[in-house]
Amino acid sequence: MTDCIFCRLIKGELPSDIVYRDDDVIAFRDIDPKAPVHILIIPLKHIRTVNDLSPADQMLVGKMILIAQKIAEQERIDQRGYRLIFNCNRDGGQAVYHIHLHLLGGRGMHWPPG
Ligand code: DGP
Repeated sequence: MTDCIFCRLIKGELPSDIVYRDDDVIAFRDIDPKAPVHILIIPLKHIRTVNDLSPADQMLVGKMILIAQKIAEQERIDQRGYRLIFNCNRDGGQAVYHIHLHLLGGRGMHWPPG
């Protein structure tokens, strides 16, 4: 989608600090990090929210989690731990309407989240 900032970022129209890319998924550092490590894992396919996922996306979403696992290892936060989050719609705190998995680590996380 032309008006989606993450689609523009995928096309290289916006700069980003990319840490991983393949034919389905891209991962890059969050522009406004909430932890020492804050990386977003997103599908190349434009999907607005978690509500818009279908059974056909099952492999894609599983892949996003496995990529997060690998990046956590590369960033050396796997042993201390990290958090994976999908925000969905207004109450979930979603600001960008192209699904993204947040990988947060490098500090202790609070529970429950705000
Ligand atoms: P969410 O609230 O779950 O929709 O998170 C959106 C995240 O996207 C937020 O943490 C900031 C990040 N973000 C927004 N615009 C850009 C951008 O242009 N580049 C990068 N790297 N991150 C962005």
